[in-house]
Amino acid sequence: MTNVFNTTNSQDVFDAAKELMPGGVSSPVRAFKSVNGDPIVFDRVKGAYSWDIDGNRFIDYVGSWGPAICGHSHPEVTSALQEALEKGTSFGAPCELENKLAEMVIEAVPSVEMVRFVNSGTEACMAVLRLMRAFTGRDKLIKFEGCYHGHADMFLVKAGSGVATLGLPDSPGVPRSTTSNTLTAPYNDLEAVKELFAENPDAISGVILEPIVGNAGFITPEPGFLEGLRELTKENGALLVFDEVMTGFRISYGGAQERFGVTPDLTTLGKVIGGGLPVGAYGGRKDIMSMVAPAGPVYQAGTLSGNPLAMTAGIKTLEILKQEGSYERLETMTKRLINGICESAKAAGLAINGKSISGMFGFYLCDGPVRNFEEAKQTNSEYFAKLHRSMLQKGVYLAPSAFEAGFMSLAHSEDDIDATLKAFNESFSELS
Ligand code: KE4
Repeated sequence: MTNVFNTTNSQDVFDAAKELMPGGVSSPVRAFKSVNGDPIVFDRVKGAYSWDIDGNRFIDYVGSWGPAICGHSHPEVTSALQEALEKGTSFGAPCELENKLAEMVIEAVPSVEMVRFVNSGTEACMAVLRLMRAFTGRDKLIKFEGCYHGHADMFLVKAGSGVATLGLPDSPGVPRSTTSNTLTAPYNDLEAVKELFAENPDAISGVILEPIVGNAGFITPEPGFLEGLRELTKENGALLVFDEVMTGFRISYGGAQERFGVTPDLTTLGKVIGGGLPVGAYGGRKDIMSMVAPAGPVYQAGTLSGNPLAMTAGIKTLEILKQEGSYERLETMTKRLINGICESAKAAGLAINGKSISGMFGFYLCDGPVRNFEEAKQTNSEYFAKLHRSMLQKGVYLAPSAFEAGFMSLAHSEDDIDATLKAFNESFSELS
């Protein structure tokens, strides 16, 4: 299909970028590698929309990979930032805004009694693993195939997100000695986890997982899976860690742990709690968090951690989310979208199974159910690549990977959903 929208300037800028930065991007999944064609270069974002530097407007379901849950550059967030800016961008010293955001996180997230702010989800996951190991005195960890916990060495084993998107076996440069302590199991497979504990008695510090796997598309926990992990970790003296970098404050105000009623020992957060500025966090039981320096011996630090701008954006974002009706709106709008996509695909004779929970959704172009990463890989990636480009040409910006979740915001309107479903309808019939 010919390119029906002008991408001249995007092409020029991206061609130049490839000479300056590896792959022309600051993060691999943005490079559109698995969906053919080159990425579009953004000029600005507002509400539910993004504009590229050729003036094309897109209804945006990536939302900067999750942070833009209130809509891009929400006026209340930007005006709070403008005010904070007058007082400086970074202090490198305690500031009351950290107390405020910490209180909000502790009040909202069931497992969090104490929290430490960092600058990304990767940092939060790195730090939480060090803490798990220090608290238990054990080195091994269990992660699940297709889950992504940032790019730290010990997590780059059968990881999701960009690793899965690019079909990388894992990453060179990661010493075997580092990943030999990383055990993996298929998601939703309690028996496999039981076996790992039996084969590694008193050696596993904990189990870390995405309580909904957004980095392999959209895989939900089977009934009893999270509860089973909670029991298994307790029985084996290991810790349970929910990586809620993506699901935190998105699946509900208290995250997936509140929605599913399973409380881990530790939680990682990111994305939404920064409201578009770089914030990550890890938190949990006070007896564990009290081991973190300088209260305890577990070292972790960061120049820009807790900076006043990022704290301001996070505080304002959570204040907006806390307002009556936010999560009902996200749930209703996203349900309408995913149901419409599935109906439209089936009408075109396509195999599809799609789901949503609150403002997060995903679909696989194959028959379901998809309970783990192996089953997710049955999706028709070639078709998805054509669909992605077709939707882009129709003004809808989907995550550029068959192995990423989609994100709704409070700014998306009924008209935006109608326009999106119209574009899906046209694309499915054109491509079939
Ligand atoms: P960051 O270091 O990218 O802030 O967070 C890493 C991370 C950790 N845990 C989960 C559950 C995550 O989803 C992420 C990051 N998610 C990807 C999107 N699938 C970030 C996008 C990117 O890599 O560019």
